Amino acid sequence: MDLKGKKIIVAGLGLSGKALCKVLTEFGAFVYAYDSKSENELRDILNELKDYNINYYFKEVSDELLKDAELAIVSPGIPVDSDIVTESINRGIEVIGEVEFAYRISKAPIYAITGTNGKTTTTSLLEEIFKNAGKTTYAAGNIGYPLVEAALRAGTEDYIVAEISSFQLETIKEFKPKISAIINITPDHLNRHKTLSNYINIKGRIFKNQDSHDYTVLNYDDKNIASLFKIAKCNVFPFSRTRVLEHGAYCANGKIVISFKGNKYPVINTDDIYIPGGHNVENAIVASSMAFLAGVDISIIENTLKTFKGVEHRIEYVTNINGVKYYNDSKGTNPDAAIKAIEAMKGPIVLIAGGYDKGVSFDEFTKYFNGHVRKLLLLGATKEKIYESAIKNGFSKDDIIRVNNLEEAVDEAYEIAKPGDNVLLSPACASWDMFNNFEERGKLFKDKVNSLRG
Ligand code: UMA
Repeated sequence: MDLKGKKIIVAGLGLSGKALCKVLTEFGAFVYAYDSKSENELRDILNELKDYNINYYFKEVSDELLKDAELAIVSPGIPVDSDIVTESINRGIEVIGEVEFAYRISKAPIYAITGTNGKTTTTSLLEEIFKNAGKTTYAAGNIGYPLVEAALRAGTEDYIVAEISSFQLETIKEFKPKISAIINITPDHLNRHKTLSNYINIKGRIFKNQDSHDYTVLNYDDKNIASLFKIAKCNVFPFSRTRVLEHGAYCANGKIVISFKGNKYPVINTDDIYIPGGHNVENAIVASSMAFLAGVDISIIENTLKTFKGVEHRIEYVTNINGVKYYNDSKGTNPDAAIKAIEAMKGPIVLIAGGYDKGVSFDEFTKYFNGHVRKLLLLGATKEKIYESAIKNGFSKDDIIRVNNLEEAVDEAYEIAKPGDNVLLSPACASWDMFNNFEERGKLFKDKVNSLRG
Protein backbone atom coordinates (compact mmCIF):
# COMPACT_ATOMS: atom_id res chain seq x y z
CA MET A 1 0.00 0.00 0.00
CA ASP A 2 1.67 3.22 -1.11
CA LEU A 3 0.99 5.91 1.47
CA LYS A 4 4.10 8.00 0.92
CA GLY A 5 3.32 11.70 0.87
CA LYS A 6 -0.42 11.15 1.35
CA LYS A 7 -2.48 13.03 3.91
CA ILE A 8 -4.14 10.51 6.20
CA ILE A 9 -6.44 11.32 9.12
CA VAL A 10 -6.15 9.18 12.24
CA ALA A 11 -9.31 9.57 14.31
CA GLY A 12 -8.98 8.77 18.01
CA LEU A 13 -5.81 8.83 20.02
CA GLY A 14 -6.16 5.76 22.19
CA LEU A 15 -4.35 2.45 21.72
CA SER A 16 -5.42 2.06 18.08
CA GLY A 17 -4.76 5.68 17.12
CA LYS A 18 -1.33 5.67 18.71
CA ALA A 19 -0.35 2.52 16.80
CA LEU A 20 -1.74 3.96 13.57
CA CYS A 21 0.22 7.20 13.98
CA LYS A 22 3.44 5.22 14.34
CA VAL A 23 2.78 2.83 11.46
CA LEU A 24 1.62 5.56 9.07
CA THR A 25 4.63 7.74 9.80
CA GLU A 26 6.86 4.73 9.07
CA PHE A 27 5.04 4.41 5.72
CA GLY A 28 5.90 8.03 4.93
CA ALA A 29 2.34 9.39 5.16
CA PHE A 30 1.48 12.88 6.44
CA VAL A 31 -0.46 12.08 9.58
CA TYR A 32 -3.25 14.37 10.79
CA ALA A 33 -4.47 13.06 14.12
CA TYR A 34 -7.84 14.05 15.56
CA ASP A 35 -9.41 13.43 18.97
CA SER A 36 -12.55 14.87 20.57
CA LYS A 37 -10.64 15.29 23.85
CA SER A 38 -8.49 18.31 24.65
CA GLU A 39 -4.73 18.47 24.29
CA ASN A 40 -4.44 18.56 28.06
CA GLU A 41 -6.44 15.36 28.52
CA LEU A 42 -4.22 13.57 26.00
CA ARG A 43 -0.92 14.76 27.45
CA ASP A 44 0.47 11.26 28.15
CA ILE A 45 -0.19 9.91 24.69
CA LEU A 46 1.15 13.05 23.00
CA ASN A 47 4.30 12.63 25.02
CA GLU A 48 4.66 9.05 23.78
CA LEU A 49 4.34 10.32 20.20
CA LYS A 50 6.68 13.28 20.59
CA ASP A 51 9.33 11.82 18.24
CA TYR A 52 6.82 11.42 15.42
CA ASN A 53 5.93 14.16 12.98
CA ILE A 54 2.16 14.45 13.47
CA ASN A 55 -0.30 17.35 13.09
CA TYR A 56 -2.84 17.38 15.88
CA TYR A 57 -6.45 18.57 15.94
CA PHE A 58 -8.48 18.48 19.14
CA LYS A 59 -12.20 18.72 19.93
CA GLU A 60 -13.62 20.30 16.72
CA VAL A 61 -13.53 18.70 13.28
CA SER A 62 -12.08 21.56 11.25
CA ASP A 63 -11.85 22.37 7.58
CA GLU A 64 -8.07 22.40 7.81
CA LEU A 65 -8.09 18.83 9.19
CA LEU A 66 -10.24 17.46 6.36
CA LYS A 67 -8.85 19.47 3.43
CA ASP A 68 -7.11 17.25 0.83
CA ALA A 69 -7.13 14.17 3.07
CA GLU A 70 -7.12 10.89 1.09
CA LEU A 71 -8.13 8.51 3.84
CA ALA A 72 -9.53 8.67 7.36
CA ILE A 73 -8.80 5.72 9.65
CA VAL A 74 -11.02 5.58 12.72
CA SER A 75 -10.56 3.93 16.10
CA PRO A 76 -13.18 1.39 17.16
CA GLY A 77 -14.60 3.59 19.94
CA ILE A 78 -15.65 6.28 17.46
CA PRO A 79 -19.28 5.78 16.42
CA VAL A 80 -20.05 5.76 12.71
CA ASP A 81 -22.45 8.71 13.13
CA SER A 82 -19.83 10.95 14.77
CA ASP A 83 -18.78 14.26 13.15
CA ILE A 84 -15.38 13.04 12.06
CA VAL A 85 -16.90 10.12 10.14
CA THR A 86 -19.87 11.92 8.59
CA GLU A 87 -17.92 15.04 7.62
CA SER A 88 -15.12 12.96 6.05
CA ILE A 89 -17.67 10.99 4.02
CA ASN A 90 -19.39 14.23 2.95
CA ARG A 91 -16.06 15.45 1.57
CA GLY A 92 -15.53 12.23 -0.37
CA ILE A 93 -12.75 10.98 1.92
CA GLU A 94 -12.66 7.21 2.24
CA VAL A 95 -13.34 6.17 5.85
CA ILE A 96 -12.15 2.81 7.17
CA GLY A 97 -11.47 1.36 10.59
CA GLU A 98 -8.12 0.39 12.05
CA VAL A 99 -8.91 -3.31 11.46
CA GLU A 100 -9.59 -2.71 7.76
CA PHE A 101 -6.34 -0.80 7.41
CA ALA A 102 -4.45 -3.56 9.25
CA TYR A 103 -5.93 -6.14 6.87
CA ARG A 104 -4.82 -4.11 3.85
CA ILE A 105 -1.19 -4.02 5.00
CA SER A 106 -1.00 -7.52 6.49
CA LYS A 107 1.16 -10.15 4.82
CA ALA A 108 0.05 -12.82 7.30
CA PRO A 109 -3.30 -14.63 7.23
CA ILE A 110 -5.80 -13.45 9.84
CA TYR A 111 -7.88 -15.89 11.91
CA ALA A 112 -10.72 -13.72 13.21
CA ILE A 113 -12.94 -14.37 16.21
CA THR A 114 -16.01 -12.44 17.27
CA GLY A 115 -18.96 -13.04 19.60
CA THR A 116 -20.41 -11.32 22.63
CA ASN A 117 -18.44 -13.39 25.13
CA GLY A 118 -15.43 -15.67 25.12
CA LYS A 119 -13.55 -13.74 22.43
CA THR A 120 -10.44 -13.08 24.48
CA THR A 121 -10.17 -16.60 25.87
CA THR A 122 -10.75 -18.21 22.46
CA THR A 123 -8.26 -15.86 20.79
CA SER A 124 -5.60 -16.63 23.39
CA LEU A 125 -6.34 -20.35 23.19
CA LEU A 126 -6.02 -20.42 19.40
CA GLU A 127 -2.83 -18.36 19.65
CA GLU A 128 -1.44 -20.98 22.04
CA ILE A 129 -2.47 -23.89 19.78
CA PHE A 130 -0.79 -22.27 16.77
CA LYS A 131 2.34 -21.55 18.80
CA ASN A 132 2.44 -25.16 19.97
CA ALA A 133 2.12 -26.17 16.32
CA GLY A 134 5.35 -24.26 15.68
CA LYS A 135 3.87 -21.11 14.13
CA THR A 136 4.99 -17.61 15.01
CA THR A 137 1.63 -16.19 16.07
CA TYR A 138 0.37 -12.75 17.08
CA ALA A 139 -2.84 -12.33 19.10
CA ALA A 140 -4.23 -8.88 18.37
CA GLY A 141 -7.28 -6.66 17.91
CA ASN A 142 -9.88 -6.05 20.63
CA ILE A 143 -7.68 -8.11 22.97
CA GLY A 144 -5.67 -4.92 23.57
CA TYR A 145 -2.79 -5.18 21.08
CA PRO A 146 -3.78 -3.16 17.99
CA LEU A 147 -4.17 -5.29 14.88
CA VAL A 148 -2.20 -2.75 12.87
CA GLU A 149 0.88 -3.41 14.99
CA ALA A 150 0.60 -7.15 14.52
CA ALA A 151 0.03 -6.66 10.79
CA LEU A 152 3.21 -4.60 10.54
CA ARG A 153 5.28 -7.21 12.37
CA ALA A 154 3.91 -10.52 11.05
CA GLY A 155 5.56 -12.07 7.99
CA THR A 156 3.99 -14.21 5.27
CA GLU A 157 4.72 -17.43 7.17
CA ASP A 158 3.27 -16.14 10.45
CA TYR A 159 -0.29 -16.23 11.75
CA ILE A 160 -2.42 -13.49 13.27
CA VAL A 161 -5.29 -14.43 15.57
CA ALA A 162 -7.60 -11.43 15.82
CA GLU A 163 -10.23 -10.75 18.45
CA ILE A 164 -12.76 -8.59 16.62
CA SER A 165 -15.50 -6.49 18.24
CA SER A 166 -18.75 -5.26 16.72
CA PHE A 167 -17.30 -1.73 16.83
CA GLN A 168 -14.45 -2.88 14.61
CA LEU A 169 -16.74 -4.75 12.21
CA GLU A 170 -18.74 -1.61 11.49
CA THR A 171 -15.86 -0.05 9.59
CA ILE A 172 -14.46 -2.97 7.58
CA LYS A 173 -14.74 -3.09 3.78
CA GLU A 174 -12.48 -5.77 2.28
CA PHE A 175 -11.44 -7.50 5.52
CA LYS A 176 -11.32 -11.21 4.68
CA PRO A 177 -10.17 -13.57 7.39
CA LYS A 178 -8.64 -16.91 6.47
CA ILE A 179 -11.06 -18.55 8.95
CA SER A 180 -13.63 -16.69 11.04
CA ALA A 181 -15.84 -17.59 14.00
CA ILE A 182 -18.84 -16.23 15.88
CA ILE A 183 -18.90 -17.81 19.33
CA ASN A 184 -22.27 -16.51 20.57
CA ILE A 185 -24.50 -13.43 20.47
CA THR A 186 -26.44 -11.91 23.37
CA PRO A 187 -27.57 -8.27 23.72
CA ASP A 188 -24.63 -5.89 24.21
CA HIS A 189 -23.56 -2.39 23.12
CA LEU A 190 -27.16 -1.48 22.30
CA ASN A 191 -26.52 2.17 23.14
CA ARG A 192 -24.36 2.23 19.98
CA HIS A 193 -25.97 -0.40 17.75
CA LYS A 194 -29.57 0.46 18.81
CA THR A 195 -31.26 -2.90 18.14
CA LEU A 196 -30.32 -6.53 18.69
CA SER A 197 -30.94 -7.32 15.03
CA ASN A 198 -28.56 -4.56 13.97
CA TYR A 199 -25.96 -5.91 16.41
CA ILE A 200 -26.42 -9.45 14.97
CA ASN A 201 -25.99 -8.18 11.40
CA ILE A 202 -22.84 -6.30 12.35
CA LYS A 203 -21.40 -9.48 13.89
CA GLY A 204 -22.19 -11.28 10.61
CA ARG A 205 -19.94 -8.85 8.74
CA ILE A 206 -16.98 -10.92 9.94
CA PHE A 207 -17.54 -13.43 7.08
CA LYS A 208 -19.02 -11.08 4.48
CA ASN A 209 -15.92 -11.18 2.22
CA GLN A 210 -15.12 -14.86 2.70
CA ASP A 211 -15.89 -17.13 -0.27
CA SER A 212 -16.33 -20.79 -1.13
CA HIS A 213 -12.65 -21.51 -0.29
CA ASP A 214 -13.07 -20.24 3.27
CA TYR A 215 -14.68 -21.36 6.51
CA THR A 216 -16.68 -19.61 9.18
CA VAL A 217 -17.28 -21.43 12.47
CA LEU A 218 -20.79 -20.67 13.79
CA ASN A 219 -22.71 -21.58 16.93
CA TYR A 220 -25.54 -23.95 15.96
CA ASP A 221 -27.19 -23.65 19.41
CA ASP A 222 -27.50 -19.87 19.41
CA LYS A 223 -30.86 -18.58 18.18
CA ASN A 224 -29.37 -15.14 17.51
CA ILE A 225 -26.92 -16.67 15.03
CA ALA A 226 -29.54 -18.70 13.10
CA SER A 227 -30.20 -15.88 10.62
CA LEU A 228 -26.46 -15.63 9.85
CA PHE A 229 -26.21 -19.29 8.71
CA LYS A 230 -28.47 -18.37 5.80
CA ILE A 231 -26.47 -15.41 4.53
CA ALA A 232 -22.93 -16.85 4.66
CA LYS A 233 -21.45 -17.24 1.15
CA CYS A 234 -18.50 -19.23 2.51
CA ASN A 235 -18.46 -22.74 4.03
CA VAL A 236 -20.13 -22.88 7.42
CA PHE A 237 -18.56 -25.16 10.03
CA PRO A 238 -21.21 -25.38 12.77
CA PHE A 239 -20.61 -26.34 16.39
CA SER A 240 -23.00 -27.49 19.08
CA ARG A 241 -22.82 -28.33 22.75
CA THR A 242 -26.19 -30.05 22.68
CA ARG A 243 -26.54 -31.94 19.39
CA VAL A 244 -24.44 -34.45 17.46
CA LEU A 245 -23.59 -32.98 14.05
CA GLU A 246 -22.75 -34.89 10.88
CA HIS A 247 -20.60 -31.98 9.77
CA GLY A 248 -19.06 -29.74 12.43
CA ALA A 249 -17.87 -29.93 16.02
CA TYR A 250 -19.95 -31.11 18.95
CA CYS A 251 -19.97 -32.43 22.50
CA ALA A 252 -21.18 -35.98 23.13
CA ASN A 253 -20.60 -38.32 26.09
CA GLY A 254 -18.31 -35.79 27.72
CA LYS A 255 -16.08 -35.44 24.66
CA ILE A 256 -15.48 -32.77 22.04
CA VAL A 257 -15.64 -34.41 18.62
CA ILE A 258 -14.94 -32.99 15.18
CA SER A 259 -16.88 -34.53 12.33
CA PHE A 260 -15.43 -33.66 8.96
CA LYS A 261 -15.81 -35.20 5.49
CA GLY A 262 -17.25 -38.43 6.89
CA ASN A 263 -14.57 -38.90 9.58
CA LYS A 264 -14.93 -38.41 13.31
CA TYR A 265 -12.02 -37.04 15.33
CA PRO A 266 -12.34 -37.14 19.15
CA VAL A 267 -10.46 -34.08 20.46
CA ILE A 268 -10.60 -34.18 24.28
CA ASN A 269 -12.70 -35.21 27.30
CA THR A 270 -14.30 -31.98 28.47
CA ASP A 271 -13.19 -32.76 32.06
CA ASP A 272 -9.58 -32.60 30.87
CA ILE A 273 -9.91 -28.98 29.66
CA TYR A 274 -7.89 -26.99 32.20
CA ILE A 275 -10.06 -23.85 32.28
CA PRO A 276 -13.36 -24.52 34.09
CA GLY A 277 -17.00 -23.84 33.15
CA GLY A 278 -19.43 -24.72 30.36
CA HIS A 279 -18.67 -21.46 28.57
CA ASN A 280 -15.04 -22.56 28.29
CA VAL A 281 -16.14 -25.79 26.62
CA GLU A 282 -17.75 -23.53 24.01
CA ASN A 283 -14.51 -21.52 23.67
CA ALA A 284 -12.52 -24.76 23.40
CA ILE A 285 -14.80 -26.11 20.62
CA VAL A 286 -14.37 -22.90 18.61
CA ALA A 287 -10.58 -22.78 18.99
CA SER A 288 -10.33 -26.53 18.20
CA SER A 289 -12.48 -26.16 15.09
CA MET A 290 -10.47 -23.22 13.77
CA ALA A 291 -7.17 -24.97 14.47
CA PHE A 292 -8.41 -28.20 12.87
CA LEU A 293 -9.55 -26.35 9.73
CA ALA A 294 -6.16 -24.63 9.65
CA GLY A 295 -4.53 -28.07 9.53
CA VAL A 296 -3.23 -28.44 13.10
CA ASP A 297 -2.87 -32.00 14.49
CA ILE A 298 -5.56 -33.08 16.95
CA SER A 299 -2.86 -34.13 19.47
CA ILE A 300 -1.50 -30.56 19.58
CA ILE A 301 -5.01 -29.17 20.08
CA GLU A 302 -5.69 -31.68 22.88
CA ASN A 303 -2.42 -30.98 24.71
CA THR A 304 -2.98 -27.22 24.55
CA LEU A 305 -6.50 -27.54 25.95
CA LYS A 306 -5.08 -29.59 28.82
CA THR A 307 -2.54 -26.95 29.78
CA PHE A 308 -3.88 -23.49 28.78
CA LYS A 309 -4.47 -21.57 32.02
CA GLY A 310 -6.89 -18.84 30.85
CA VAL A 311 -6.53 -15.07 30.59
CA GLU A 312 -6.19 -12.16 32.98
CA HIS A 313 -9.45 -10.46 34.12
CA ARG A 314 -11.62 -13.39 33.00
CA ILE A 315 -12.76 -15.38 36.07
CA GLU A 316 -9.18 -14.95 37.27
CA TYR A 317 -8.47 -16.46 40.67
CA VAL A 318 -6.75 -13.81 42.81
CA THR A 319 -6.26 -15.25 46.28
CA ASN A 320 -7.78 -16.93 49.32
CA ILE A 321 -8.09 -14.87 52.50
CA ASN A 322 -9.49 -16.57 55.61
CA GLY A 323 -11.21 -19.24 53.52
CA VAL A 324 -12.77 -16.72 51.12
CA LYS A 325 -11.76 -16.95 47.46
CA TYR A 326 -11.47 -13.73 45.44
CA TYR A 327 -12.06 -13.74 41.67
CA ASN A 328 -11.43 -10.93 39.20
CA ASP A 329 -13.87 -11.00 36.29
CA SER A 330 -13.49 -7.37 35.27
CA LYS A 331 -13.87 -8.56 31.66
CA GLY A 332 -17.46 -9.53 32.55
CA THR A 333 -18.68 -6.37 30.80
CA ASN A 334 -22.20 -7.53 29.92
CA PRO A 335 -24.95 -9.51 31.70
CA ASP A 336 -24.31 -12.76 29.83
CA ALA A 337 -20.59 -12.75 30.67
CA ALA A 338 -21.38 -12.10 34.33
CA ILE A 339 -23.93 -14.95 34.38
CA LYS A 340 -21.21 -17.26 33.07
CA ALA A 341 -18.88 -16.16 35.85
CA ILE A 342 -21.61 -16.78 38.47
CA GLU A 343 -22.20 -20.22 36.93
CA ALA A 344 -18.50 -21.07 37.19
CA MET A 345 -18.32 -20.37 40.99
CA LYS A 346 -18.54 -23.23 43.49
CA GLY A 347 -20.25 -22.00 46.68
CA PRO A 348 -22.06 -18.78 47.71
CA ILE A 349 -21.07 -15.51 46.06
CA VAL A 350 -20.55 -11.98 47.31
CA LEU A 351 -20.98 -10.21 43.98
CA ILE A 352 -19.57 -6.81 43.05
CA ALA A 353 -21.43 -5.43 40.02
CA GLY A 354 -22.34 -2.22 38.18
CA GLY A 355 -20.59 0.24 35.90
CA TYR A 356 -21.10 2.08 32.60
CA ASP A 357 -24.65 1.96 31.17
CA LYS A 358 -24.77 0.34 27.71
CA GLY A 359 -28.57 0.38 27.62
CA VAL A 360 -29.13 -3.35 28.12
CA SER A 361 -31.58 -5.01 30.51
CA PHE A 362 -30.26 -6.63 33.70
CA ASP A 363 -33.28 -8.88 34.25
CA GLU A 364 -31.70 -12.12 32.99
CA PHE A 365 -28.66 -11.35 35.14
CA THR A 366 -30.53 -10.65 38.39
CA LYS A 367 -32.86 -13.62 37.84
CA TYR A 368 -29.76 -15.74 38.05
CA PHE A 369 -28.86 -14.51 41.56
CA ASN A 370 -31.30 -16.87 43.27
CA GLY A 371 -29.37 -19.69 44.98
CA HIS A 372 -26.01 -18.29 43.86
CA VAL A 373 -25.53 -14.71 45.09
CA ARG A 374 -25.61 -14.19 48.88
CA LYS A 375 -24.80 -10.49 48.98
CA LEU A 376 -24.72 -7.90 46.24
CA LEU A 377 -22.47 -4.84 46.22
CA LEU A 378 -23.41 -2.23 43.64
CA LEU A 379 -21.43 0.63 42.21
CA GLY A 380 -21.22 2.86 39.14
CA ALA A 381 -23.73 4.38 36.72
CA THR A 382 -25.97 1.29 36.62
CA LYS A 383 -26.16 0.94 40.42
CA GLU A 384 -29.87 1.85 40.62
CA LYS A 385 -30.84 0.01 37.46
CA ILE A 386 -29.40 -3.27 38.77
CA TYR A 387 -30.89 -2.58 42.23
CA GLU A 388 -34.41 -2.18 40.76
CA SER A 389 -34.00 -5.28 38.60
CA ALA A 390 -32.73 -7.40 41.53
CA ILE A 391 -35.66 -6.36 43.76
CA LYS A 392 -38.12 -7.05 40.93
CA ASN A 393 -36.68 -10.56 40.66
CA GLY A 394 -37.06 -11.34 44.35
CA PHE A 395 -33.59 -10.52 45.70
CA SER A 396 -33.85 -9.11 49.24
CA LYS A 397 -32.96 -5.44 49.62
CA ASP A 398 -31.30 -6.35 52.94
CA ASP A 399 -28.71 -8.24 50.91
CA ILE A 400 -27.80 -5.27 48.70
CA ILE A 401 -25.22 -2.66 49.62
CA ARG A 402 -24.57 0.39 47.47
CA VAL A 403 -20.97 1.63 47.50
CA ASN A 404 -19.21 4.66 46.03
CA ASN A 405 -16.19 3.03 44.48
CA LEU A 406 -14.36 -0.26 43.95
CA GLU A 407 -12.09 0.08 46.99
CA GLU A 408 -15.14 0.51 49.21
CA ALA A 409 -16.74 -2.52 47.54
CA VAL A 410 -13.72 -4.70 48.35
CA ASP A 411 -13.65 -3.45 51.97
CA GLU A 412 -17.36 -4.26 52.38
CA ALA A 413 -16.93 -7.66 50.73
CA TYR A 414 -14.09 -8.47 53.10
CA GLU A 415 -16.29 -7.59 56.10
CA ILE A 416 -19.32 -9.64 55.05
CA ALA A 417 -17.79 -12.68 53.32
CA LYS A 418 -17.77 -15.95 55.29
CA PRO A 419 -15.35 -18.88 54.87
CA GLY A 420 -16.43 -20.87 51.79
CA ASP A 421 -17.74 -17.75 50.01
CA ASN A 422 -16.43 -16.41 46.73
CA VAL A 423 -15.98 -12.67 46.34
CA LEU A 424 -16.55 -12.10 42.63
CA LEU A 425 -16.01 -8.87 40.73
CA SER A 426 -18.15 -9.44 37.63
CA PRO A 427 -19.72 -6.06 36.87
CA ALA A 428 -21.99 -7.03 33.93
CA CYS A 429 -21.09 -3.55 32.64
CA ALA A 430 -18.24 -1.80 30.89
CA SER A 431 -15.87 0.19 33.09
CA TRP A 432 -15.97 3.50 31.25
CA ASP A 433 -17.98 5.43 33.85
CA MET A 434 -15.16 5.11 36.41
CA PHE A 435 -12.08 3.73 34.61
CA ASN A 436 -10.30 4.00 31.28
CA ASN A 437 -10.77 0.29 30.61
CA PHE A 438 -11.59 -3.04 32.23
CA GLU A 439 -7.90 -3.81 32.73
CA GLU A 440 -7.51 -0.77 34.99
CA ARG A 441 -10.60 -1.85 36.96
CA GLY A 442 -9.35 -5.43 37.28
CA LYS A 443 -5.87 -4.35 38.36
CA LEU A 444 -7.26 -2.03 41.03
CA PHE A 445 -9.46 -4.87 42.30
CA LYS A 446 -6.51 -7.24 42.54
CA ASP A 447 -4.27 -4.63 44.20
CA LYS A 448 -6.94 -3.82 46.74
CA VAL A 449 -7.65 -7.51 47.45
CA ASN A 450 -3.95 -8.26 47.85
CA SER A 451 -3.57 -5.28 50.23
CA LEU A 452 -6.19 -6.89 52.51
CA ARG A 453 -3.65 -9.56 53.37
CA GLY A 454 -1.54 -6.95 55.11
N1 UMA B 1 -12.76 9.38 20.69
C1 UMA B 1 -13.05 10.43 19.85
N2 UMA B 1 -14.35 10.59 19.43
C2 UMA B 1 -15.35 9.74 19.83
C3 UMA B 1 -15.03 8.65 20.67
C4 UMA B 1 -13.72 8.50 21.08
O1 UMA B 1 -12.20 11.22 19.49
O2 UMA B 1 -16.49 9.91 19.40
C5 UMA B 1 -11.38 9.23 21.16
C6 UMA B 1 -11.27 9.25 22.67
O3 UMA B 1 -11.24 10.57 23.17
C7 UMA B 1 -9.99 8.48 22.91
C8 UMA B 1 -9.89 7.57 21.70
O4 UMA B 1 -10.89 7.97 20.78
O5 UMA B 1 -8.86 9.30 23.00
C9 UMA B 1 -10.14 6.16 22.15
O6 UMA B 1 -10.34 5.30 21.06
P1 UMA B 1 -11.06 3.91 21.32
O7 UMA B 1 -12.25 4.10 22.20
O8 UMA B 1 -11.28 3.24 20.02
O9 UMA B 1 -10.02 3.12 22.24
P2 UMA B 1 -8.62 2.44 21.92
O10 UMA B 1 -7.74 2.77 23.08
O11 UMA B 1 -8.12 2.71 20.58
O12 UMA B 1 -9.01 0.89 22.12
C10 UMA B 1 -9.70 0.21 21.07
C11 UMA B 1 -10.74 -0.71 21.71
N3 UMA B 1 -11.69 0.09 22.49
C12 UMA B 1 -12.97 0.19 22.15
O13 UMA B 1 -13.44 -0.42 21.24
C13 UMA B 1 -13.82 1.07 23.02
C14 UMA B 1 -10.06 -1.71 22.60
O14 UMA B 1 -11.03 -2.64 23.03
C15 UMA B 1 -9.01 -2.47 21.79
O15 UMA B 1 -8.30 -3.32 22.66
C16 UMA B 1 -8.04 -1.51 21.12
O16 UMA B 1 -8.78 -0.56 20.32
C17 UMA B 1 -7.07 -2.28 20.22
O17 UMA B 1 -6.71 -1.64 19.11
C18 UMA B 1 -11.42 -2.57 24.41
C19 UMA B 1 -12.92 -2.52 24.54
O18 UMA B 1 -13.40 -2.11 25.56
C20 UMA B 1 -10.95 -3.81 25.13
N4 UMA B 1 -13.67 -3.02 23.53
C21 UMA B 1 -15.11 -3.12 23.62
C22 UMA B 1 -15.52 -4.38 24.34
O19 UMA B 1 -14.74 -5.36 24.34
O20 UMA B 1 -16.65 -4.42 24.85
C23 UMA B 1 -15.68 -3.15 22.21
